Amino acid sequence: MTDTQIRRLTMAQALIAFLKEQYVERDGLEQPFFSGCFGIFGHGNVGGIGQALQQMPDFRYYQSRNEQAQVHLAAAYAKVKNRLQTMVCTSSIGPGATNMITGAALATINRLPVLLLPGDIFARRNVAPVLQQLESPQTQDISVNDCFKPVSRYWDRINRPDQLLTALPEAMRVLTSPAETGAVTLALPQDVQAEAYDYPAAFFHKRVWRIPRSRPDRAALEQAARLIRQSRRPLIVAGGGVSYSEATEDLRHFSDQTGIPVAETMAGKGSLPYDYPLNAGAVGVTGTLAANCLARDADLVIGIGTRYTDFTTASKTAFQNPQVRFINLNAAEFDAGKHAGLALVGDAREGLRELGELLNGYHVPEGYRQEAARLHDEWEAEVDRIYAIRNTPLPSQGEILGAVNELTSPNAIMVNAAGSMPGDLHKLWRARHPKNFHMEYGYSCMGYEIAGGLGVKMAAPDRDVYVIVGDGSYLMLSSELVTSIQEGCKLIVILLDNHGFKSIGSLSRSMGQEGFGTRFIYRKDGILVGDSVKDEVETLPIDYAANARSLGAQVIECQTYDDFTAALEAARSTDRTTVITIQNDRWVGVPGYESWWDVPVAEVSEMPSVQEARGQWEEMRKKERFFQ
Ligand SMILES: Cc1ncc(C[n+]2csc(CCOP(=O)(O)OP(=O)(O)O)c2C)c(N)n1
Ligand SMILES: [Mg+2]
Repeated sequence: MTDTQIRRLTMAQALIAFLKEQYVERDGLEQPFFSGCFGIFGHGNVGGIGQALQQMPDFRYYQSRNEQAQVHLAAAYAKVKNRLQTMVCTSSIGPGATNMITGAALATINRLPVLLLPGDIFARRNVAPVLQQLESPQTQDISVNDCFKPVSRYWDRINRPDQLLTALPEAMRVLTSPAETGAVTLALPQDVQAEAYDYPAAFFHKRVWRIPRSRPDRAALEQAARLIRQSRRPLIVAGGGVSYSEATEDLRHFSDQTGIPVAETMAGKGSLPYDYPLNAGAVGVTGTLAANCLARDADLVIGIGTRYTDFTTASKTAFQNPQVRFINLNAAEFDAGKHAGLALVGDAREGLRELGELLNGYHVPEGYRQEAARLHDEWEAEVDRIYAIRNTPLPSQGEILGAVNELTSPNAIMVNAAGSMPGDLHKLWRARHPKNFHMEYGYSCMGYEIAGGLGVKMAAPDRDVYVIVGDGSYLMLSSELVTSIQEGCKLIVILLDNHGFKSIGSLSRSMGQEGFGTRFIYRKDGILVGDSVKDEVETLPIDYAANARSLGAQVIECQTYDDFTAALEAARSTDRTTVITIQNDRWVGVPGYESWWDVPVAEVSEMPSVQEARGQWEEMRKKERFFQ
């Protein structure tokens, strides 16, 4: 083949032909970067990407029920694959496209690669406005796809077929960059998708993108080692980057060697097994007493692969030692610089190894190591206590989550995203392996659970996948149950029904607002009352079991804790996606442990309870720190 050879393809055909040939390589392991394409067809993609996918069946096409859900699927898939593989998502123009925006934001915030291909309005314009086109009296160069710009790490509109030649390498660069990755959006005008062009054949040759393991600056590493040697109470905060870099073994080795305890963010949970003595567990708003006590007094915080969200920092109140300093090991310079930290810009695994060598002979004071190990053990006793609650008449959430943890395979993956479960699970879930705890908490997006669970199952078909979903999230987006059945990807979905939003109800009560608007009830005297009217309201007659059954799932309905444990057992051997429904108590919650979350309370109010909450909020705000 010579350089002058060409392939005459439509833009859409060229796009799929190119994607098929993109590979990544890390640590000598080479694999195709894209595992296929999810899509819902409409006039904006049927004759373009739809036709191309039909013509190239070796790039597998999957149906989804909702464009937002398909992006969640792709993001979850990429998360399990440590960002070394992902999926493509195609949509029609207009509402199909904008449905993907929430998914794009979720992927970008969680630093997960997804490639989105929304259809777009005609480039040739003469037939405008086309069905579903947003018109602007100010410019013809705008469409709803411009809304993807702030939620994409790379965004482009392919107005001529030859623009693929320069757009696609950029898209790949961003998708495969550990620092830059997130949603990449290529808006595809529907006429251009179907236009043919003489592409150079070389464009479709196999291309391997090496995922770098960049090493932090040597001088910065030496300075970090000096700071660690001087510290008395160092603490590691492990974020999602530890797992993506496959640095969990190295983290354990580093902690063994130095005696430095480890606390885990939402994305970082599972970096170490729960029973590792120096794993203090969850940190921050939803943290354990162990981790939050260590964080409060730490004189040096070593953040690894963390973005330091407000949940991790307890809205900047978690680290109270006046002397505290930060060292941040992160692939992204942006994150490495946070909290005026000493930036170690590089791969977590490489950085840990080099830092470990520089710390040869160093160990934290023995009393500190013992204190951390004791806090760990005390925390485990607290988890035991909560797992053992047998609340009646309705079981408590803590005991239900405990049963899922203890009665399912240690190899399984638990999936969750929003509601009151993330906080409880962050504290209580006993993670046995790095992927055991799959929590989407960058966006905490209601509706991620079932779609994300399916992405997880597709990425890890040999593992049981337990999706824990609240009734609120279930009502928002559960239609991928159908896709799980279509694809033969069995999920075990645990639907916790508490007649509404337990999480926001309790947040609202803590702000003096009595849970207003958070219950699934009929109006009383014209008002959707909150919790001040406890049980004198009529709940909505929603039949979740019938709903799930109607979509093709098997269903097991439970009333009691014993029903539930039996259902977990039975669900292991069902032949398709199984939904277990159980009501749980809205009022019994897992407490917070030395933590706070800044959610502003109204400065003036007619309600004394709000005024009181405002006073408490003002006190807590004084603890928020600014690190320089
Ligand atoms: C898409 C979306 N909308 C709104 C919210 C705000 N929110 C967070 S949790 C929650 C309620 C979740 O209810 P449910 O799934 O029943 O869980 P529960 O709180 O009862 O545990 C809401 C509305 C959100 N996180 N995501
Ligand atoms: Mg609920």
